[in-house]
Amino acid sequence: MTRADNGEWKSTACILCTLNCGVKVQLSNNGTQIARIRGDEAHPASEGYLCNKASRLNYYQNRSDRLRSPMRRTPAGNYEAIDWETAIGEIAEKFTAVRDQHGADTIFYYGGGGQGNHLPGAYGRMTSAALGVKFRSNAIAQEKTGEFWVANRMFGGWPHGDFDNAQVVVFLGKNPWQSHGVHRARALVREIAKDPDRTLVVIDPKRTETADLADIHLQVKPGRDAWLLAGLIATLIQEDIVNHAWLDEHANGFKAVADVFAHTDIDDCATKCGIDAAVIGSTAHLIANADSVSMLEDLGVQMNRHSTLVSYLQRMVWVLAGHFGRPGTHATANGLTSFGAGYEVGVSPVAGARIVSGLVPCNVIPEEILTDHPNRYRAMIIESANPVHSLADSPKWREAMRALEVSVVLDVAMTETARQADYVLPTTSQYEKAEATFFNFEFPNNHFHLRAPLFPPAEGTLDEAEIHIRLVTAMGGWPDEVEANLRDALQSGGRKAFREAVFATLAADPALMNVAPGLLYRTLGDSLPDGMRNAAALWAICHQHATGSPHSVHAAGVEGEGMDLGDALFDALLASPSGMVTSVEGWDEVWKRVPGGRVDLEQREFLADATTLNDEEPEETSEAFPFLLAAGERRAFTANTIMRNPEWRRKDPHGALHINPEDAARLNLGEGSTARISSERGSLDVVVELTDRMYRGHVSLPNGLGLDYPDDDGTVIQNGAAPNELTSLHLRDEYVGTPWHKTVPVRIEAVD
Ligand SMILES: Nc1nc2c(c(=O)[nH]1)N[C@H]1C(S)=C(S)[C@@H](COP(=O)(O)OP(=O)(O)OC[C@H]3O[C@@H](n4cnc5c(=O)[nH]c(N)nc54)[C@H](O)[C@@H]3O)O[C@H]1N2
Ligand SMILES: Nc1nc2c(c(=O)[nH]1)N[C@H]1C(S)=C(S)[C@@H](COP(=O)(O)OP(=O)(O)OC[C@H]3O[C@@H](n4cnc5c(=O)[nH]c(N)nc54)[C@H](O)[C@@H]3O)O[C@H]1N2
Ligand code: SF4
Ligand SMILES: [Mo]
Repeated sequence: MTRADNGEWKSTACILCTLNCGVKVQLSNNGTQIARIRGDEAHPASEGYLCNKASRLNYYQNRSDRLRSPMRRTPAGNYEAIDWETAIGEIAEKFTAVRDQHGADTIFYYGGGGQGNHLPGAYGRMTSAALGVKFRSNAIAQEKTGEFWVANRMFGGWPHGDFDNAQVVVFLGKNPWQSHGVHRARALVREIAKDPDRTLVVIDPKRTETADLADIHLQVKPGRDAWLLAGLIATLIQEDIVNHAWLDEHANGFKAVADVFAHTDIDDCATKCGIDAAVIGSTAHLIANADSVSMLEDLGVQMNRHSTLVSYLQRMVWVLAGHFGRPGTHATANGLTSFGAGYEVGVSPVAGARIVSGLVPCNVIPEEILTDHPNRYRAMIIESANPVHSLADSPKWREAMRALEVSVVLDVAMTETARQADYVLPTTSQYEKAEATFFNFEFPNNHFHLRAPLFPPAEGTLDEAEIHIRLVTAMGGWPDEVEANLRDALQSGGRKAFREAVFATLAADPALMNVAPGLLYRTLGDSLPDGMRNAAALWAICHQHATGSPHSVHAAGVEGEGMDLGDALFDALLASPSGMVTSVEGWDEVWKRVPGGRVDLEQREFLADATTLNDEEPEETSEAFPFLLAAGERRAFTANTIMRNPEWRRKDPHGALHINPEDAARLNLGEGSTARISSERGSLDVVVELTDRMYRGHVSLPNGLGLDYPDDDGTVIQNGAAPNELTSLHLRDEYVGTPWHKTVPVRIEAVD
């Protein structure tokens, strides 16, 4: 593609959190810089909204740490630039050698996409499939697998709240003011706070910016949400304020649930969670009496003790009051990229850890490398992720990466993870290729946003699709005539002939399914508008969606019958630079996605856990480690590790440790002083910020900091502390292995 002119406004999206708000950008300096950014009013979900972070996107695109050549690690641990042909050849050879010698189960695939970089994920699967890789994971398996697993068992999918319309909105371990997670979060939170008929409930030990606006802030003791939720459920049962008529019609297993919570000691729950029994009681009544309730849980409970149990109890609180499948309540969405299916699919090869949604628990991965077990992972492909920094126990991760026989990282920068890999491959950025949203949970209207690139590829880089095609080709690839046939069909007979040829080809040789994205990229991709080749894989997804839900696609205004509908949807996406609504449904549709049309309340292992909660004496701290650290909190200027240049951050330059002033006084820590924070895994020196927002005994550090970045002279600067230098692999959920990052036991000392 050619560079855009100065002054022209182009549509794209912000890539700094899952929402991918629609933005309009104006380029400068001969189309090389993002000069101005504003919200895109035509975007169907963000409607012009932007938060404080989006205006800083040029720091992602224009950076001094951009990788411009494939790199190979030398025996001394340095990196040397090599050409693409050498890199692809050596990587293909070494990975096939590991497969041939030890089996494909010893090769691990990690990543594939994060808050952005979603379309390339479709191509990443090709190399894995060519090698026969079975085990994989990504960041979802350190936060949401427990929730998916529970939700899938209860609802046959992952219900999301209708926050725009709910009378009562509950945020559980979630701070949307900073982290969003719902569209137009700050505007929405303000709207609810202002509306006398609506109630905002925040459950968080910290008095967050969201809690400031809440009608009810339940300042739960860190790590004790299970007791609070059990107390709420017990109130609903013991005071018999559940919605019996709704439960009779829509749910199975109520009796088993009632039998357990009839015996729960609510006063004991109140003591353990630190919330008065009367407040637990009035909150339960609020939920029971409300016309509609929507609740959102996030990392405050998902990266915490009893997290999977909490995901179950959370749902029970609103489902017992019948807040599902109606406007203002919860529904499973029907998006183009359906998401959140929490099926359990076997166990991991060494630790025997439960695999949910196809993802090995992140905390287990280093344990399954650093062992002499014959089935240990020996090779790893890592793409668009920074696990050495983002997963628990960075020291162990570095050791694990170096213990592998071969590893490759695909990234735009020389990250903490890249610096442990044998090969590093430089990719185009998310503004140099076609890209798309992925996390679309909205209901009844669900949208999708396919974006065109803003810039041509940086010199020396390749799209992930191209890299995987080259790797797969080096491993054998596909017959030339298959590609030629498809290309001919498209050229001579258009899309109709093309799709018939695709189906005939895949029917004749189902193994080609493994490389289908690459085939589409090389054929259909060539026929797409400038820079949009990467969107080819989306064509198949459009057909899947149109075939599965033609009525929803028609209701979204896309016309066409049979197989024409998928192509019409694909073309409509290509012609909608600000995104479009891709499915519209009625609330009755929700029930068709619930197996048997009835919610399954009775989940035995969680009911067993709930039975013993009153007997449990939780003790998270010890004499050696008397504080609990929330290791990785979302703040105004954090964005995982997407932004590496510290200058992008306008506030909180040091990524300070937040601590309650009373705790600080006892430790002789003043504002701006330095503290040493130590866990069983390591120590970090951090700058202190006193704030009475913090619960006493609970301290917090931001996420995504402690990254190295070379300044203009090449001097490496580091900004803030990397929280996973302090976290451990074994502090994890008993069901799905998600980490307890929000309550890491630590010791804090003043440093002179
Ligand atoms: N600014 C910004 N936004 C982001 C991101 C980012 O890096 N920066 N990352 C994105 C990603 S990947 C994600 S997953 C989301 C996460 O979004 P959130 O889950 O909202 O983010 P956190 O700040 O990690 O945690 C939320 C809250 O949990 C609270 N908490 C801590 N301990 C407990 C506890 O024991 N109980 C309860 N109830 N609450 C507790 C914290 O005080 C905090 O306010 O944010 C997304 N949005
Ligand atoms: N202690 C602690 N740890 C945490 C958290 C916490 O709260 N506490 N939060 C966790 C959560 S919820 C999440 S989601 C994870 C996120 O952790 P990861 O999944 O590791 O993701 P990111 O930090 O977003 O890293 C994304 C990587 O993609 C690269 N990248 C950017 N654009 C492109 C591109 O176009 N192509 C390619 N190939 N690469 C690209 C970036 O340079 C970066 O290295 O962090 C987790 N880590
Ligand atoms: S909420 Fe903020 S960070 Fe998230 S996509 Fe929108 S503008 Fe970007
Ligand atoms: Mo996340």
